[in-house]
Amino acid sequence: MAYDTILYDTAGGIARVTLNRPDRLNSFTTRMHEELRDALAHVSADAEVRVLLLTGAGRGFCAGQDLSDRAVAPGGAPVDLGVSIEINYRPLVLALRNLPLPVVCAVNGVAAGAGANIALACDLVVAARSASFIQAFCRIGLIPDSGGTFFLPRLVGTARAMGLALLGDKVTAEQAAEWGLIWKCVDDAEFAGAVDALLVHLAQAPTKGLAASKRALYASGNATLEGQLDLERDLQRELGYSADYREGVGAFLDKRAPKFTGR
Ligand code: T3D
Repeated sequence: MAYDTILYDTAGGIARVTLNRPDRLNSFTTRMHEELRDALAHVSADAEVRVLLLTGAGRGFCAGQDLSDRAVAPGGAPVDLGVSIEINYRPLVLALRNLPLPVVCAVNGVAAGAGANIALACDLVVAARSASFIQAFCRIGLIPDSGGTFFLPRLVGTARAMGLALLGDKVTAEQAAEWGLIWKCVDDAEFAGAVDALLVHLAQAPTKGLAASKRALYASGNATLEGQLDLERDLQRELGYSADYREGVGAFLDKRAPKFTGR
């Protein structure tokens, strides 16, 4: 599939997806969702890929749904947004969460509406200091979708989640990092370098172990302690059979740097 609204490339174990409609702050269209689905299927099928980057082109990360992509107007016919969620946003969130490798979101600028929550669906969110997060939904009579009502209270607690959802205030990258909404805020001048260093590190890490950590942490949300201990036992058993575990222990004992293959 040829891509018009995203950029996709892979090199050195790193897959990079860049939302690429900068004049519309990379807001989502139906076409962009189709292309994202296709790109994520490639990531999933490519055994060489060990980390995925999601970022935006230009001054914004993503302004959520492109509000001009469908006919909505005062007095006009109502639209079924459930279809859009079912076909586009729900599968995108689940695809990012379920990928068996780390997904890094580099938030280069404003992340609003579904753009903010797609970022939060990623495993490690790094934002440039000039970036911001806006739960813009309340400004147009909607709820935080794309997992927003799930992620926000879990990340920042109900009080802050409620403030963000009901007021739609802009949260700076610095504030987002302080609140634990994201992993890190990095000065703009150092942003690209910091993201690249993180990607290179993750592309050389024991991928299976990272994927299992991701799976276990996400599973813990609704788990009992007993259930979680069972899951940890099962995953650790699987990882004990991996080549990367043997390499990690061997490298430690030999006092050398490990060379992980992701297997
Ligand atoms: O509908 C469904 O399928 C259900 C799912 C919904 C999910 C959602 O995401 S709903 C929420 C949709 N998003 C928004 O409501 C955010 C709208 N955008 C903004 O509030 C502002 O653009 C920002 C706060 C994000 C950034 O403000 P600012 O001042 O930095 O930029 P700007 O001037 O507003 O935007 C630059 C251009 O991008 C501008 O176009 P122009 O005037 O230069 O021709 C603007 O219209 C366009 N743009 C920005 N966001 C969107 C957009 N065009 C279409 N849709 C957008 N979401």
